[in-house]
Amino acid sequence: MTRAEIIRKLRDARLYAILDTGYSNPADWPRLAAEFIAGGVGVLQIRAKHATDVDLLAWTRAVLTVSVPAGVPLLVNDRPAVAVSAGADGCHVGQDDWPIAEVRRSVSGEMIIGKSTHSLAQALAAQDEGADYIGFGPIFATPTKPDYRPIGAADIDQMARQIRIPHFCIGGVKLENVAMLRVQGAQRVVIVSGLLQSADPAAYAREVCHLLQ
Ligand code: TZP
Ligand code: MG
Repeated sequence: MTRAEIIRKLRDARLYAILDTGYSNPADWPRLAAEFIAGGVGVLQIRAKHATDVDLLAWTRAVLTVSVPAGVPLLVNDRPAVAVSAGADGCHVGQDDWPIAEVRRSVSGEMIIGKSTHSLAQALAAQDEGADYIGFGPIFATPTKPDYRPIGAADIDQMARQIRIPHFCIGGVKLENVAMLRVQGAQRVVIVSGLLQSADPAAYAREVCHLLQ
């Protein structure tokens, strides 16, 4: 996919799913990715904080066999070099990782770079820094990212008004609170545990996407 195509897909996406080793076995990721995509997931990320580069590379390649034919962008958390080697669509970095400009220098020109932000000020800074999209959260407390103070839903509206790149609300997002988040101004969400713990991820994703249409 070209950079322009990926950026269009990020804008059109309503639900971004993360395949996280904390809740799932990487051997199941191709099947889970297919179910997520069937339910309308528009962006995928691989997040394996403690995996070796070699494992991460193999898992990323396996998920790409599903995501590429479906035209769904796949990003790698934290490790731009693995994203490049695997031929993924991009990578996602946090506040403590390399600045966007440095990551950009180390990847191909087509690659998408997303950034985690934890406040309105960080969201604005990431936009100025040249991020292609941001995650904004954790909105609610979540065991998936335990050491972060939740920022609540009150700033979503301000963020959505001031950020022009695609923005995704993340952290404790579940099917049950998506309608409320939409009222608060959320246009897109990331869900990790809610999807990975669902008995029917495709149906779960479909309902979330429907609520954000
Ligand atoms: N960044 C901010 S919150 C979070 C990340 C990676 C975890 C979100 O996980 P969940 O399980 O959807 O709350
Ligand atoms: Mg990181």
